[in-house]
Amino acid sequence: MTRNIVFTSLLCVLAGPLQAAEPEVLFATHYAVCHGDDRLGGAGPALIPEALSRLRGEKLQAVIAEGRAATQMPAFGDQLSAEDIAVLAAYLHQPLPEIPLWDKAKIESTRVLNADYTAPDAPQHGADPMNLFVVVETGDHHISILDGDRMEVMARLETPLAVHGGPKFSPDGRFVFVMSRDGWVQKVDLWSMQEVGRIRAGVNSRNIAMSQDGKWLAVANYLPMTLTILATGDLSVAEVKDIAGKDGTASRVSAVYQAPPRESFVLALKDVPEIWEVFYGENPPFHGFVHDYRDEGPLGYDEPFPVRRITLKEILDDFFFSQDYEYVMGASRDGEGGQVVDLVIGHTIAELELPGMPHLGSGITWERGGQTVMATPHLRDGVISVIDMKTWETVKTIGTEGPGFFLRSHEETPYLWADVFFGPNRDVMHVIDKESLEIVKTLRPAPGRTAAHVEFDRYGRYALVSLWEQDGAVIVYDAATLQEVKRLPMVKPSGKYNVHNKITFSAGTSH
Ligand code: DHE
Repeated sequence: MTRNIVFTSLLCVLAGPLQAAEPEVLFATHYAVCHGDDRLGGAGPALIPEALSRLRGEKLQAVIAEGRAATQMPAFGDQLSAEDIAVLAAYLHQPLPEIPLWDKAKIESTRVLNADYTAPDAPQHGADPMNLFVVVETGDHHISILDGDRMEVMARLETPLAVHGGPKFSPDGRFVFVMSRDGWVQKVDLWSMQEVGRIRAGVNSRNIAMSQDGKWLAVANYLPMTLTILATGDLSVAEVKDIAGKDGTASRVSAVYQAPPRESFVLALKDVPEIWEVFYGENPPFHGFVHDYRDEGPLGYDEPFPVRRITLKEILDDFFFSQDYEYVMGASRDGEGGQVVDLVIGHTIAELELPGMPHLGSGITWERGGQTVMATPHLRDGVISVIDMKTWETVKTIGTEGPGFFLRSHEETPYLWADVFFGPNRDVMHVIDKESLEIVKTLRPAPGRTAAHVEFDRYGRYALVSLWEQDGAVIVYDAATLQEVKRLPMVKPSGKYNVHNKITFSAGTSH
């Protein structure tokens, strides 16, 4: 596969200069070989507006002219004029002429199973299978599998391009599934540390969620506007659901979440004020009030994976769930607050006062003074809000050195760790006491370089911090003394995920 990438990128470079500034011709001549005739991706990622939203303005032109460091993407600045580059960039930001058909048959046709994989009967390594970490290295599109006792990398596997969101583990912790923004889902066996296979479940996807019984993996898609449900065993397609509000308005799926005690997936919808709950269990909890919804929607009880719709006052994005999955907190789109929805009764029960664009998806909970509290960073303001999960009131707003992205803790540690992802202080990591809610230490692992995203080992003894740079590292800290123990070189490590913490739904990590 690597040879193919090198070969196709050589073709990209060799494709000759051209005078005509017709965008379709420019694309076909220079880009189609790597990114697909249809712009849906190949050796390179899809080049469609949904995938390029973070390269607005002149950023995309700069990438075309200068290429991307440490990737196969060459620079076209000496082959194309500035005008041609501007025309090409504008073209790539145009929606596709028509939405690609990405139905069950099409998705199945993309499935590739690894011919070299044979399922072993037992782990093929000597490490504790429950204390492994999967580290996503976005810098060169790999995952590293880390022994969480010895803190050593045991294996490194190539992933699809641009993995985003948390990988999801099978309930026994043996298999891990990762997803790329181009909709590829990859399955890896942590016993043999081999890829089992991959399938393209969407054209542009958001995240994935695992069912409680481990049988199903749901994939939230922006393009097309669907939810794909895969059978985890062989990655075959169980269902592709079109998503549309009660009035028929089609909607992107912002994200899909697992709600294990409810045997359902919960969907945040981007374009309509509804929450969807998709059931996979034997006895979906359909009671009187759900019948009303069934009659209104295109989907019903008799469908496989029946759907319940909850109507909202406004569109909610970015969800956080109580540990028992009765309550879901959702952020308003204007970034100035949110609502709490009780999933049992299907209604909003509280408003959240949370200015400064809370990042609820990064929230964590713990017990404090007999109450469960939840903490969330904010993407716009340098604060962390701590919320009482009974009254839904803010207990404290902790000032930080800048807006943060991720929070982490563990049942066995008195601290929570908070990064400062944005602004001049993106190199610091705050350590905050969970009782006093005061910052007890501010670490600066590598001055001037981004420190972000923490995950604990299964015992809460070590906190692993990403040095989020191309020549980055995972830095292992003693969680009690806050001293650095080890630095493992990594290529832009984004998230890292501990098997035990994930499959036991530790309150200190994301689910
Ligand atoms: Fe993420 C998780 C949405 C930008 C890195 N991000 C998630 C999840 C959602 C989400 C819904 C939860 C998925 C899950 O784990 O199941 N992210 C969004 C956005 O809407 C946003 C703001 C814009 C976008 O481009 O989609 C966004 N995210 C980013 C980034 O720019 C980050 C920093 C770099 C990147 O890789 O794209 C980024 N997001 C992450 C990571 C997680 C994540 C590392 C997993 C966190 C975890 O610990 O579970």
